[in-house]
Amino acid sequence: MNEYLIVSDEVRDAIEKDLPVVAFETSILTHGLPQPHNVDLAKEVEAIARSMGVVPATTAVICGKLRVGLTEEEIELLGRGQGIAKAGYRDLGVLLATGGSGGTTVAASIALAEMAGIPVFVTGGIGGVHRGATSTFDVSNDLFMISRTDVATVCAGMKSILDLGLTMEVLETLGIPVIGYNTKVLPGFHVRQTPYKLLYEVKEPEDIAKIMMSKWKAGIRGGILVTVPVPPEDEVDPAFLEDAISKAVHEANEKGILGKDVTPYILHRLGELTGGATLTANLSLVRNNTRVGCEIARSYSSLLRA
Ligand code: PSU
Ligand code: MN
Repeated sequence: MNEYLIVSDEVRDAIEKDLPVVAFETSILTHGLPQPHNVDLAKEVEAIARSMGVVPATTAVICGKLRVGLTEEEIELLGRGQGIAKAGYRDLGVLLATGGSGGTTVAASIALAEMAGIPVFVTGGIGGVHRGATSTFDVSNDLFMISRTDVATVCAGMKSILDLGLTMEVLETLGIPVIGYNTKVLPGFHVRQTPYKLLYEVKEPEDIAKIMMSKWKAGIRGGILVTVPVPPEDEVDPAFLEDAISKAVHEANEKGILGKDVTPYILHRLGELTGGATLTANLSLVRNNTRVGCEIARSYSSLLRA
């Protein structure tokens, strides 16, 4: 550890004993979801983890420290506070030097998870290659960080606002295995299915834990992407969704929104354009991913302690 990394006692104790721990991000809390859903969800996923015997390790940057394992008060502060940054990997050093605070993106969260020694991370949908990236070059740092961090990321696919085909190509380039959890095709975040066939379908959490264990024991570096379809009852109608995404992406372009503001803007507009349907799906899929992530963490912990 180092002077900038603070891992809570509960999380550190669990890691030392090889007990199951799951890491969570906070950019969804600070920039991804509207209040009060954001704070409620962050607390709820921690409660789900605890009910499954898993220690939640929510990550963030608070007052110039990298934090793994937050208190409820800190979650509320991040979710309601002003002047909280969207903290990607590139932002971490600056936030540490200036005493800043930020909600960690997938990229930054898995970096913190790896530093702390947590092998499983849960999010909603990862960032990826944006529509129009052939001219904008807008490719999320999430992909690069997943490729070089020894952490399994559990998600519902990449965010549906992205170009999924291009994202699949970059995942291949970066050597990231994409595993379908009880699905043969890539899930599409707000929708259960996309046309993209996956190379690997895994039905049991134990089998994902075995892949993680084998890969890392062999010295093969980098992450694993586990993709879990949104529960059927909360899926958004695909045609309706596609229409709303086209509108939201078009608006973002018209308004000249760039860089780290693109994803929060489009997600917010999508919620409005679908009358809240994408919000319902987003909350549901994060809860569901949490359950799957906790099962994987329990299996991995059993393998470690065997
Ligand atoms: N998934 C969600 N909501 C979010 C995000 C993902 O359901 O807000 C966040 C994640 O933290 C992800 C980030 O890392 O958006 C990607 O942003 P960008 O496209 O700027 O890399
Ligand atoms: Mn981007």
